Amino acid sequence: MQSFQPTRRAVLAGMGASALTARAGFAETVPIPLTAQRAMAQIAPEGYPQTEVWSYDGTLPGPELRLSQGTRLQRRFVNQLDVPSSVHWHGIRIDNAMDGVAGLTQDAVPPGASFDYDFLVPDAGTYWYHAHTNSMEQVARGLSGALVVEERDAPDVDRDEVLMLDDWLLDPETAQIAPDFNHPMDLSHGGRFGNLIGTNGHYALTLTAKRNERLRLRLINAANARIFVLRLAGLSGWQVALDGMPLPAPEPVPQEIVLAPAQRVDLIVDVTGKAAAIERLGNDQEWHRQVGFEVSGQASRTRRAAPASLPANPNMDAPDLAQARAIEMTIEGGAMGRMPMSRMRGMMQDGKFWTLGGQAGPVEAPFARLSQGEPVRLRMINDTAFLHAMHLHGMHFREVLAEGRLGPMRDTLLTDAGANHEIAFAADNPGKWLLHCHMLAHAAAGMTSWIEVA
Ligand SMILES: [Cu+2]
Repeated sequence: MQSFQPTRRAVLAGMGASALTARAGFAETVPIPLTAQRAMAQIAPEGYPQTEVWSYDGTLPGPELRLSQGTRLQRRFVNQLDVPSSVHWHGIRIDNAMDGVAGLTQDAVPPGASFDYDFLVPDAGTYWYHAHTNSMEQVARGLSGALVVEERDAPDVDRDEVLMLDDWLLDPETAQIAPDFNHPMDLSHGGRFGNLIGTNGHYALTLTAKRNERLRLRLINAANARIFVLRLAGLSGWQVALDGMPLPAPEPVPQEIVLAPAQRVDLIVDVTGKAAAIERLGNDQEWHRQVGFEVSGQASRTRRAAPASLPANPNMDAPDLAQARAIEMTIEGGAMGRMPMSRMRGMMQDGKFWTLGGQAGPVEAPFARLSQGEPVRLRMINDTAFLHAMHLHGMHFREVLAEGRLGPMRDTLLTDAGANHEIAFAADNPGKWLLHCHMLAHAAAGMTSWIEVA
């Protein structure tokens, strides 16, 4: 048999290849960890004890993850909690295997184990990440953080601030998180509301600013159930993106910004007042300070010109309504609804109070099977006495408005009690995608379904 005599060139190439493999292998074996762990946080005002939270990397909220559009997010999720968990990357049009939904796209990561998340971020904008295993409890205990994908050509602002709005239900004596997560009153009504409202993990967050400074504010509603109604004082400007997706053109900030759970809005605002604040409408119908800005000095003598539009993300084409397949999903149940009590009683034995398309989730079979690329119109009939923040994973949609006009691209839509809302999208991302209410007590109590795109 002829002996194999490797050439010097082949040896070198082989060495090069093995060296490269070793190096790439090394890089792949140590992605930066993102660790779920217990931590202490000073959520309540000074004078109160610290609160034990479940956190990512020991901070509340979790670390702000920032990366450039078109790059990969690579993180090793390490679970140091004593319960299983997983991470969902909310609003990212993601590879299905990385969507983080325990029981649908992956197994929950057991205590002591890890899972490597590795995916492309195709869209610039404001997103967030949070637990998607028993999320009603895990998100309420603190497992969420901001995920910012920066435009290649970012708008000209002086500062870029993430503001994660949240509330916490704390024992007023001990400042510890109230542990009754399955309270039937929460499950069957508006969900679990906190008794302390704050921003970026703090009660009464105050920032500094300069006169005429231009701020990009990325507001994220990380609360389990609270719908924030906000207004600006001493700040004026534009909203430029919703749920991460840029608007075609900047629009003046509305008188009242309504931000349902999981929704985001990007604002570009100038500091025009001697003091400035974002104010929140309370249950008492009074306006309360949500975020304060102490204004001193000036960034410039005059306001700048209006900002340009944000660059569009790829694949923002409107779905073809004429060709779209029409499907319907009725939302039923809850307190004060029309669901017969006999039916409700049966469901309540399993801790369920709501149905999507007649079924209390989680469900074995998808609500709909869609062909990849197929345009779809989904009519959601909210036949309940409550508002619901309906979130579709993996794909953004547009609301179908009067006369077939289409609203902005969103991933979470607030549906009104007793009203119909129709959304349209092209089913262009293959996989199993959750469709659920982002009032997390509602999701836990039945409002969890999914669609399959293949
Ligand atoms: Cu709901």
